[in-house]
Amino acid sequence: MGSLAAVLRHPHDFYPLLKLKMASRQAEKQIPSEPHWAFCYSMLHKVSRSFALVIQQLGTDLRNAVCIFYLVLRALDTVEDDTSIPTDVKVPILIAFHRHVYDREWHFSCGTKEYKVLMDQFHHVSTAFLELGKGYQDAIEDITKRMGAGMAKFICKEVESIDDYDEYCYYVAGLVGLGLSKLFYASGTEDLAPDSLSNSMGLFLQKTNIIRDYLEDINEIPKCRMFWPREIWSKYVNKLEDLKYEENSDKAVQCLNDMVTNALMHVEDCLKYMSALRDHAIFRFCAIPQIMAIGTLALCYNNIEVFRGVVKMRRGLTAKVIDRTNNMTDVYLAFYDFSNILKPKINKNDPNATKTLSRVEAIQKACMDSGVLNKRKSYIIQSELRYSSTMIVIFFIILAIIFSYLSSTRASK
Ligand code: D61
Ligand code: MG
Repeated sequence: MGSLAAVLRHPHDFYPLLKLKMASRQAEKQIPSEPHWAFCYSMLHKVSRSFALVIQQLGTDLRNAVCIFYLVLRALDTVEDDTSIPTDVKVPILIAFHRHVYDREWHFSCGTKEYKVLMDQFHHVSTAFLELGKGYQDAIEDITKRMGAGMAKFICKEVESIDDYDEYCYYVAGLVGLGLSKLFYASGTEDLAPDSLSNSMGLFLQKTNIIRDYLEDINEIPKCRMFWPREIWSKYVNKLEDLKYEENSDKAVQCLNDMVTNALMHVEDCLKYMSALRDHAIFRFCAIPQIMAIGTLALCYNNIEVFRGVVKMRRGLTAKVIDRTNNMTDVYLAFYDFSNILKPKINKNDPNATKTLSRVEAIQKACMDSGVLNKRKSYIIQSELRYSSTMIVIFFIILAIIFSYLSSTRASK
C-alpha cells in the first residue's frame, strides 16, 4: 500500500521502478548451480541492498571476484560492528581475518539475521574464494589484511581529529576503492587508478553513510558507536549524543552541515576517477553509488530529520538513477542537479555558509568545465517536471473516461 501511494505521488517513478523490479528478478534467477556460488550470490542479494544489482551487471570473472571481495569484507565488518564481542576476542579475529579466508574449516558466529547466516556458513565464501584467479586472491587478501589491522586500531581509539576521521574511513572504505581499482586492472579492462583517487571514491561513500546513520549508530545496543569526529562536533555540543535532543536542534543542524561540507571535499576526485573509466559495466558499478551519495547529502543537508529517524532517497529516485546512469554526461548532470538542490538550502546564518557555498560552486564548475552540461537540459529535476505534467494530463483523461462511463450506466438504468 505504501508503494502504491508513493507511485501515485510520483507517477514518473513507475517505469524505472518496474524496470528495476524486473532486473532484480532476473538477477535472482541467474543464481549459479554450485552450492557455494549459489550461497554467495543469494547472500550478496540479502546483505547488500545497494551493491548487489550493480555487481550483478559486471562480466563473469570480475563479478565473481567483486562478489567474494564484498562478502569477505562484509564478514570482517560484521565482526567489527558486533558490539557484544569483547575487545580481547574481537581484535585477534580482525587481525587474522585475511588468513581465515584460506581455511575452509574456519568460522566465527556473530552478528544477527542475514549477517549471522553469512558468518555461520562462511565456508561457502572461502570455498569460492579459493576458486578465484591468483591475482584476484592476492588483491582481496592484501586489502582484508590492511582493513582488519585498521579496524583493530580503531576498536580502542575514538575518532578525535578530522585526520582520524579520514584515517578510519580510509581503512573501511578507501581501501575498498584501492582493492576495486586493482581488481579492475587485473580484469584487463582498465588502467590502474592512482591510490588517492580510489581512496576518495570510498571516503565519499563512507562519509555519506556515517552522516546519514548518526541516529542508528548512537542508539546501537549494547554500546553506541561514534564516527563523527570530535574536532567537528565539539564546536556545537559537549557530547555527540546531545545532537539528538530537541533543545539542541539549531546546533545539531549546523554540525550536520559542517559534516556534509567536509564530505563534499571528495567530489572532484571522484569525478576525475570516474571520467577515466572505459568499461560500461565498471563505469555504472562505480557511478551509481556515487550519484546516490551526492543525492543523499543533498537530502540530509540542513535537515533535522537526520537526528530523528532515517533519511533516505525515495526508491523511485534510486530506480531512476540506476536506469539513467550510462556515461559521464549523466554523472555531471546528476552532480550538477543535486548540488542545485543543496544550494538554496544554505542559510546565510550558518557558520559554514561561505565554505559550503564555495564547495558547491566548485563542484558545479567542475561539471560545467566538462562542456557537456548545455547539451542536455537536466537529469533529475526537469524530467520530473516534464513527466508529472504529462501524468496530470493522463490522469484527467482517465478521470473523464470513468466519469462518462459512470454517467452513461446511470442514464441507462
Ligand atoms: C567504486 C564502487 C564501489 C565502491 C568504491 C568504488 C569504493 C569504495 C567502496 C565501494 C566501499 C564503500 C563503503 C561504503 C559503505 N560502507 C559500509 O558498508 C561500512 O562498512 C565498511 C567496511 C566493509 C566494506 C564492505 C564493502 C562495501 C562495499 C563494497 C565492497 C565492500 C566490495 C565491493 C564493492 C562494494 C558500514 O557498513 C554498515 C552499513 O552501512 O550498513 C560500516 O560498518 O561503517
Ligand atoms: Mg563497520
